[in-house]
Amino acid sequence: MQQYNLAQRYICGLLAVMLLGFASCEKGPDFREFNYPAPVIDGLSPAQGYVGSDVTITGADFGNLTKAVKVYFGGVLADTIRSVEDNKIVVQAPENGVSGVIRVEIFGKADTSGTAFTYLPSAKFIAVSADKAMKGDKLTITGENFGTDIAKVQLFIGANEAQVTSVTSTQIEFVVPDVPSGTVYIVVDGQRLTGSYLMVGMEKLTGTLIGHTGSWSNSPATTIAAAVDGDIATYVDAATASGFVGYDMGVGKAAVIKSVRFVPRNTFGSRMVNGEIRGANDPALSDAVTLYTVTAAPPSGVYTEVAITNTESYRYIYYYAPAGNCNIAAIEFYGNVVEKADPVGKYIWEFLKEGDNEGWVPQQSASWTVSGGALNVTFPQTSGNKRADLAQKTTSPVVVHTGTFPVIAIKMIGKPEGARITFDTNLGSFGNGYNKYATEYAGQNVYYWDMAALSIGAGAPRPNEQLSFTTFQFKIADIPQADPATGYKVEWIRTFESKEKLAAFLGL
Ligand SMILES: [Ca+2]
Repeated sequence: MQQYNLAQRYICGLLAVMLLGFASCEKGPDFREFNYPAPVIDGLSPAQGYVGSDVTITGADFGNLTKAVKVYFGGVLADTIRSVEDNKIVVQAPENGVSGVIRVEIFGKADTSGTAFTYLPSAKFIAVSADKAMKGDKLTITGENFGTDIAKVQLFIGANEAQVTSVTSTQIEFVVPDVPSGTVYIVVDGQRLTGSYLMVGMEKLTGTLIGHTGSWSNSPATTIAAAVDGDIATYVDAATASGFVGYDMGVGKAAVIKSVRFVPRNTFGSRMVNGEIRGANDPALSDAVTLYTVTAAPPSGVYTEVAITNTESYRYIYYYAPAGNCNIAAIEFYGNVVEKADPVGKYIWEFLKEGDNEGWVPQQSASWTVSGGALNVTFPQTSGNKRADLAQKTTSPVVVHTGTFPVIAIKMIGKPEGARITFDTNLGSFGNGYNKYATEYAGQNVYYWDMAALSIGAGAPRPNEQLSFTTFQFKIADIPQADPATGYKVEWIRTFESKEKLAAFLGL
């Protein structure tokens, strides 16, 4: 009866196709209702596998309605049927399935496999030995049931395969290739397991520590050094509400930050809210750019990691806290160091580091100190006119460019009233005389020379030209004995692209 019914169906279907509807199927009253045959299982492949493995069941009379097919692994219904053909079902071994025979049920009719399907212990991904690595680094994945056959193990970082160097049941070792960062995946004997995100090609950024001075109640334990001591129990506690801590990458260098991680002072996470990760290229940090702002209190006792999307490079990288005494227990910057030479003619001489005159040497045997952010010069003369020139001795030659950085400015506090200041070079003085500086920013104690517009010595101005000077000095002379000035202070000497850039730097 069943076989006859099936044959009828096939013949009808065949006729319908062949005759394109010119013939209709004659069916007796006995055959009007659908009457499915019972499925028949012939075999399983593979006979063993893992949770999630695809198992192919061969046989007959499976129909083609995926939704009608139910497959049980040891009595547990599989939730994913990949495909159904009349003689083949592909099904995923369910997570809670049990080793044993497989049962296929279609519209209430069923068959059971003659052989059992055996669940193998599934591989488990526990951890990667690092979350940041450089190409060529050897890393280890720990886990379970990796087997011992290296040929059955593949490892990917994102879409890119990495070379597996050894496999044991609980460890896979691999070499980090030169590929972009990505999620680590392993495929163990067909099992695809997802691990953690691996940042590739970035290093921990370090440099000279920069930041606010001092600490709350002058505690030696809570200076800026506490942020980078690798100990999350120690913390920074600034003497004032705002503060900052980070690194100067050094002369000719800059950092592209890709990631920052930090820990707040224990139980004071709220004090980091509105704190910023910043980058700057000016030693005065006047051109600082905010790379990230902390918007929620980070948890205590653990690192919170944030990605930085800005791809510019900065010589100075730091955490800035507008309030909360810069309470931070740890900060680490990750990314890449790049070479970043200043453009020709750009100079920034600052006197921020105690004792460092940045090559500017007071002449006429004047005594000097660098402290309080200034080069402090004391005139040596005990009678007659006073004088103490300021000459650049370390950078030689000084190469200026009157096209790109034509303005040179000096911030001098307490410029002696009667001083004659000559900006002098081995090619002659700019403006060919003394006091050829512009005075429009004298209110800010800033005096500047436009090197493109002024003559050099008796010659003509030399605009838009690269000029090399072996003598580069400010003659600060002819101060009458009666002038009460005993010296002067210089906070900085800088070149600028234009007068407007100077004004902007001055906040005007
Ligand atoms: Ca610390």
